[in-house]
Amino acid sequence: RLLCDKTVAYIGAPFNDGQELKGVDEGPKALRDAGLRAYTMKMGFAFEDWGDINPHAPSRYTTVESSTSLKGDSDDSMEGEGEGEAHGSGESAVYYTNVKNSREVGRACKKIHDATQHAAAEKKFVLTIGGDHSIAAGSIAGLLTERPDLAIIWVDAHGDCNTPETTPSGNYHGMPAAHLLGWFKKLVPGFEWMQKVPTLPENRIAFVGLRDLDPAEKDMMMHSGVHCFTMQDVDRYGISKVMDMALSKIDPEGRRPLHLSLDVDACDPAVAPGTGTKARGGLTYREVHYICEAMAETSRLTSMDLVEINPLIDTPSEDLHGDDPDIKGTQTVRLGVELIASALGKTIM
Ligand code: 5AB
Ligand code: MN
Ligand code: MN
Ligand code: MN
Repeated sequence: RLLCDKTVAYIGAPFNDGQELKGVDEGPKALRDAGLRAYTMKMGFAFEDWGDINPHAPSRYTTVESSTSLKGDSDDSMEGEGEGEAHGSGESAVYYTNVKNSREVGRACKKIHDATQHAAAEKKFVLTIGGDHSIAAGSIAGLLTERPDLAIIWVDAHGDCNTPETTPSGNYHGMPAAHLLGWFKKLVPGFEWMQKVPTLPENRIAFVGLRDLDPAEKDMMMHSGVHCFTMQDVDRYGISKVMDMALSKIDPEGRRPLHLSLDVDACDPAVAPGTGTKARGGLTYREVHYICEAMAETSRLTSMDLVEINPLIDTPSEDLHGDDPDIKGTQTVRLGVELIASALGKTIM
C-alpha cells in the first residue's frame, strides 16, 4: 500500500544561479550540519546521503530507462552546448535569450533530474535540498518521469509561474513552475532536455501561501487550471481547510503520490529570516508545520523539495524550552530540519 519505503534519499542541490544572492547554495551543508541524519534516523527512517550534485562532474546516477527516457541527451552531450552551437540565425526564433545563467541552471537541473528519477525508481522518499527554487524544475521533472501521476503542493509567497516573456528579473527561480507546466513557447539554452519530460497537467498543482505575484504572472495563473490558495485564503478558511481543499483539487480520489515543494519564503520573515526574497504577511510557524503534518497524514507524500534557505543571511536561533537538543543551527536552518521532520510524520503527541 505504501508508495515509498521508509528510506530518505537526501539529494543536495547547492545552486544559486537562479537568483542574485549568494549563500543559498550553502543550504544542503547547513542542513547536514544541523543534524538531519541523526534526527530522521531517530524517527525510524533509513537515511541515505546521495551527496551534493556537482554540475561539472559526469552524472553519478544512471538515468533509469523508461518510455520517456532522455535519448541522446546524456550529460556529456550537453558539454558542447555553447553559444557557437549551430542553431544559426534561427536561434532567437527558437530560444529565449533572457534567462540569466540558463546554461548553468539547466545543466544543474538535468543532474538533479537524473538523481531524483533514480531515487524514485528505488522507491525512496526523495528529499531534494536547495539551493534556490530553480532546482525544482529538475527534481520535479525527474520525479514526474518515474511517478507520472504525481500531484504537487507548492508552498511559496511567490507563484514561480513567470515565463521568459513575463519575468521582471530574468531569474529562473521565478519560473520553474511555468516551465514544468509547459508554458514556455521556446527553448531555454541548457534546458533542451526538458522537451522530453512529461508536462505537468495544470490541475495537478496547488499553490499555498501566495502573496507576491507579478501582474502578468497573476493573470496567467488565474486563467489557467492551477489551483491557488493565497494568504487571504489561509486567513479566511484556516490552514487546515486550505490543505483539505488543495489536496482534494489535485488528488480528488486520494490516490496519487504527492510532492511538497516548500519554498521557505512562504513563511513570514519573522519565522524564516534566512531567505533572499522575503515577503511580509506569511505563514506562521504553526501554519507551515501544519502543512507538512497534513502532507504526512495522507501517507502519500513521497518526495519533498526544501529550497531558498540562505544560511549566510540567517539569524541565530533562540534557545527555547522543548527544543530538540539534537538540532543545531541558525533560525531558518533549524526550522528547515523541523519541517522535514513534520513532513516525515513527526507529531506533537
Ligand atoms: B522564488 C519574482 N516574481 O520572478 C521574479 O523565491 C520573484 O523561488 C521570484 O519564489 C521569487 O523574479 C522566486 C519577482
Ligand atoms: Mn519559490
Ligand atoms: Mn518564493
Ligand atoms: Mn525566494
